[in-house]
Amino acid sequence: MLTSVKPEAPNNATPSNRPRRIAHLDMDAFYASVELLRYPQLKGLPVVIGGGRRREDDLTARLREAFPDRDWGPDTLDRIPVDFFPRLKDYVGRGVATTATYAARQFGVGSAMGLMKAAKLCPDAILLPVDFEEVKRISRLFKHTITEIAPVMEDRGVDEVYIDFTEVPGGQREGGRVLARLIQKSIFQATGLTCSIGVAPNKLIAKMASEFNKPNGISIVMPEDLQSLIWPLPCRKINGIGPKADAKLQSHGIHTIGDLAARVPLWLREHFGRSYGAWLHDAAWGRDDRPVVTESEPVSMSRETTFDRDLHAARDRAELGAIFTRLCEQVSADLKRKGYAGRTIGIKITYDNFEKVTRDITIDEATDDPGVIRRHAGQCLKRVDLGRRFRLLGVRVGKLVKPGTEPLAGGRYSEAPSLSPRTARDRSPDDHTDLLFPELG
Ligand code: TTP
Ligand code: MG
Ligand code: MG
Repeated sequence: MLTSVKPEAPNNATPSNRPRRIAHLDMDAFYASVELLRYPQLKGLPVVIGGGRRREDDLTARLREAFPDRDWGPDTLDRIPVDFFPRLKDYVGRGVATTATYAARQFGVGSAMGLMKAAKLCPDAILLPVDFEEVKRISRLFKHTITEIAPVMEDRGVDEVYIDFTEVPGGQREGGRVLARLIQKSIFQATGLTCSIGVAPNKLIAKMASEFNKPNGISIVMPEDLQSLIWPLPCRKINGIGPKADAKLQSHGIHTIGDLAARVPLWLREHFGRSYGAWLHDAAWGRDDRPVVTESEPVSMSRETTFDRDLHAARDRAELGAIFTRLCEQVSADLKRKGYAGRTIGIKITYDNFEKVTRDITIDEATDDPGVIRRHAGQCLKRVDLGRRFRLLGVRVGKLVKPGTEPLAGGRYSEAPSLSPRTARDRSPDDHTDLLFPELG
């Protein structure tokens, strides 16, 4: 079943019979480009973003001191002399670069690099803090621009999205290049920023392709390009092969995606496990039928309560029991309101010394029933030390399904868990329930 040598998955075509064309769009040097909108005089110069958040009027206060006769305000930022901006060489601290302009990258400076180290590579680079509010505003703006043109868009973070071109007018022309050009142009008009787009038969390849021609590039990959464009790349370029898996692949002499494609699936499964091994084989052969998901699906739903005073399982039994039942009922109501049921039921406890423990259990049939949730959550509670007082109790239901559909998450194609969306809920003011219940386990 996995030994087929055709580069495309059999169900690559959509009901309309048009071949799938999936785009991955990623903004160029995003945080830095946002700053260049404010300070266009820095265009083309090496600029590094890092060293904390922007504090309003930092620069203007210094400017007023240096040039008291001039009127410095938000409208005159583009007139700040380049010499006036802070330089990397003057930075002292342990901060890291979140990103750098392409001019700075020529010196070897890049994301996640310590600023002191970056200063050695490019001492004259200008150092600016990130302006999260502006970054988020531009992020919303470019995504809105896309959905006006191509409505099937999946949000993958602050500066990137997948877009399904398949059924969009023009989405098939020149493999998607025509539509990609239109989107690039529209984003530039709306924001003044450039982006890079890869269009391919699926998300896996589109994600790689968007990097091929950065910045301001478009790359088109057709099914028949697998061998020439994808196989020469290092395995790490596959989204889902991390440093650990890559090191193991290298130790077996597998360096490129082509090397990976050449291994028989049985060997991969033996060395990397049934599920991941099969996925590696599919990925190397460019097979991926994950849909572009327009609305992010929750991975789990949970409720938790911090008590007014620390409680003890035996001494505060009645009070705790009531709280516990209420949490289960709330999670159940959340699930029902959104139309989900889940197979993993878990609890979380924070002891009075802030030590946290979690326990969960996976059941055969997905449930949204408060009684069933309480029964299994109760069993989880029996597996923790209840002889100590605790300050917080939480109940969570995971492995969610929408009854009548396929599982939503946790499949072998699911991406980094840090990207999983949290559930949003209404909260009444007297409710101590916390929205953020970190993943159990
Ligand atoms: P990226 O898209 O990875 O990088 P980029 O947009 O800066 O550059 P490129 O042209 O190569 O796409 O990340 C988007 C933003 O996310 C980036 O501008 C800053 C932020 N970021 C961090 O804060 N820390 C990191 O380690 C990375 C990689 C990015
Ligand atoms: Mg980017
Ligand atoms: Mg990105």
